[in-house]
Amino acid sequence: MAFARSDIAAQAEAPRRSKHFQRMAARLPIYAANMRDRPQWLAMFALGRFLPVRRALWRLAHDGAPPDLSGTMFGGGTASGAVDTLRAEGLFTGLQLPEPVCKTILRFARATPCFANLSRRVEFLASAHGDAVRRLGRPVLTGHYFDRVEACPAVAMIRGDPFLHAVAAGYLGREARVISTRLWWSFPARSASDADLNLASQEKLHFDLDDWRALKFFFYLTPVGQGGGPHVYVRRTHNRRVARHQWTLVVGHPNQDVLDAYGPENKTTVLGGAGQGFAVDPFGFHMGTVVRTAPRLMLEVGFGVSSVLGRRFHGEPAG
Ligand SMILES: O=C(O)CCC(=O)C(=O)O
Repeated sequence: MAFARSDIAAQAEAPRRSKHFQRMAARLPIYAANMRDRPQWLAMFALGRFLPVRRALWRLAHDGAPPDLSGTMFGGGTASGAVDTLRAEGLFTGLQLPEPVCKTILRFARATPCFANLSRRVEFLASAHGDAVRRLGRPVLTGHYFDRVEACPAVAMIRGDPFLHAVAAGYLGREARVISTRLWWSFPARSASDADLNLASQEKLHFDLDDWRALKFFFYLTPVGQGGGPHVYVRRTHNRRVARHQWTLVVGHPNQDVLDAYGPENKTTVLGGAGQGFAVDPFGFHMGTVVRTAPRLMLEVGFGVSSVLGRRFHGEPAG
């Protein structure tokens, strides 16, 4: 029997849709917890994907006071330069942690057990990754510290740094506040399934819906070359959206579809040495990539403009 192209496309789409619904169903407890913490969260989650709504709310942002950068650990560029680049590109790559700060966090992470694949069921030291894979019986792509990150004073210093706050206030308005902190390893994994990759936010371009306006600072704490699981960002997608990427319940879309829509030339792979940092507007399409060489340790400090949710630690199970 001959199928019209649209029938074939519809048949290919059906399993993808059902997977999307399964994934969303699995996240229902997290959505419920977010709504309990902040009832307005649902409005943001439903409407925050539409550009006209975002732009209208962005206009309500209030300018911050001129920044006082005394005591910052980030020398060099100006906060306003970083803000201008973020506005134009959605990505700013000019941050560098002082070596002792980077080394302190690395030492902390090596000595502190992390949790496998965003579950508190299996905890392990990064050096015992192979053992965690055996215990869990499936690939372990990530090891998160959740609230344990609070025991590392160097992380608190970065999170409180006046330069990061000045960039956040310049970009998001004076309502900017820290809404999340995340420290995690990405490990090499040879046989990861689609579900494993999705859970680890790897190899699938997506946007985040954490708040009406948000900004994330990422820091590599280990060197990240081509095989080291570099972060990928599609520049200028923080303020562009074709209709099919707005009228959708899901945040992840096939990579080719995203690159066709916004141009492959905007795909940027962020490589860097230990301590290199960058800032992204996470409404732009981005993803982590699979690590093929040595484990990657990454710190993320997220800023938003709404009250902080109870789940301040990325991917933390609800309840
Ligand atoms: O691992 C990365 O580089 C990106 C993480 C990510 O995609 C996310 O936090 O949404």
